[in-house]
Amino acid sequence: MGEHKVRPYTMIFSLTRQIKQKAFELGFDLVGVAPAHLPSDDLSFFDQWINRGFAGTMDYLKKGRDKRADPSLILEGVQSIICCAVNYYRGHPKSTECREKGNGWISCYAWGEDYHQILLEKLKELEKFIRTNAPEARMKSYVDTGPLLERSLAAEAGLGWIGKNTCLINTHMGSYFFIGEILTDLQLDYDKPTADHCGTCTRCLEACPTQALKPYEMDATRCISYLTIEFRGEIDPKLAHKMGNHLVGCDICQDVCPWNRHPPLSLDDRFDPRPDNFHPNLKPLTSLSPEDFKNRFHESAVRRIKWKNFLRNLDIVQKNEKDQKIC
Ligand code: B12
Ligand code: SF4
Ligand code: SF4
Repeated sequence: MGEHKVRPYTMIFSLTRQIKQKAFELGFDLVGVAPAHLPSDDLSFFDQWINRGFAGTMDYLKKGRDKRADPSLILEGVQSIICCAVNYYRGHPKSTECREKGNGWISCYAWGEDYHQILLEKLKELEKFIRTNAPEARMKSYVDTGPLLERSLAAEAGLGWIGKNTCLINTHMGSYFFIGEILTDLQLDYDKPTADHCGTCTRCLEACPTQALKPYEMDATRCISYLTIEFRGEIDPKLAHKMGNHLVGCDICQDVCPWNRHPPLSLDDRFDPRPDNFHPNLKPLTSLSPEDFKNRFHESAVRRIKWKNFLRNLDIVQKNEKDQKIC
């Protein structure tokens, strides 16, 4: 294990400030720093969540449990986690406003270019900047797919609070944002978590078509996002009926959230819907070959769901339309 130089606090403070400034220059909308350990309540919540079967078939969550519990198993000597977020809201109508007959819904997070690439590029640039200021620093960046509880860490870094819909919400930016982080063995100045601003509101809980939510807790096996993206196989018809026009993902519990009423616009037009991704017409999709699927969703987060499941979802949406099951 590398030796840690103890830096004077003024140096820690100034380096943290420079990193944050650079992160904003690179186009991150929120930046904060968390200490490299998980709040113990969050860890026991995670264990209970898994034990109650709420993760369904997402075995990768169970497999990575120990690393999620202890980030030093990912990067030895890790001290700080720089949490960054990018707004993807581009001002287009929300799912709750788009119910045109003959059309389906692809969640807005997947409209444009794959966010994993967009955020990772920025994180790598930030790593470069840090290295010029602290050549000895060890770092590791993740966006979404790493064995980290990203929302817990980002909440610790003061980026927002975990809402009753389980999303991370920021008073200024709402919740339409992605999170990425850099783990580092550098000592940095930590931010503080913010207060919960859900209050007595229960809109998301009431709006969820499959009753997947209890306050601050999701049974992912009921969530349309899980069913359409993660779950392989035949979807329980009772839940399929409630999927309405959802082909990929679901935005409902965010669309109804008062903190998303007037979010600021993202400056990154790569999140704009590609032609045909916004509230797409169902008919042309029925003849989509595996090759067409690959081409159409090239470098898009939609590709994760695979052609077979996309067609499964399409079939459900068409049946729902015929049976007038609109959510
Ligand atoms: C698995 C997963 C899913 C699953 C399960 C979601 C869930 N709520 O757990 C499914 C497929 C359903 C899903 C859906 C979506 N996802 Co997702 N998903 C993930 C992933 C890979 C892991 C999340 C996880 O570990 N879940 C397990 C639960 C237990 O953990 P958690 O929700 O993170 O909650 C932790 C804390 O919030 C806290 N906590 C939460 N509630 C409580 C309650 C108590 C009492 C306590 C003490 C603590 C606590 O502790 C928890 C850990 O134990 C993360 C990336 C990552 N590596 O973290 C992205 C991530 C959470 N997803 C993201 C996004 C964008 C989405 C969707 C919007 C996509 C879409 N439109 O369809 C939806 C949103 C649905 C929703 N309401 O959450 C973003 C969230 C951004 C944000 N602003 O919150 C992430 C962070 C990816 C990213 N890098 O940007 N997702
Ligand atoms: S994403 Fe949709 S299905 Fe999942 S909890 Fe939110 S409203 Fe319910
Ligand atoms: S809809 Fe209301 S309860 Fe749900 S997350 Fe937003 S503020 Fe919280």
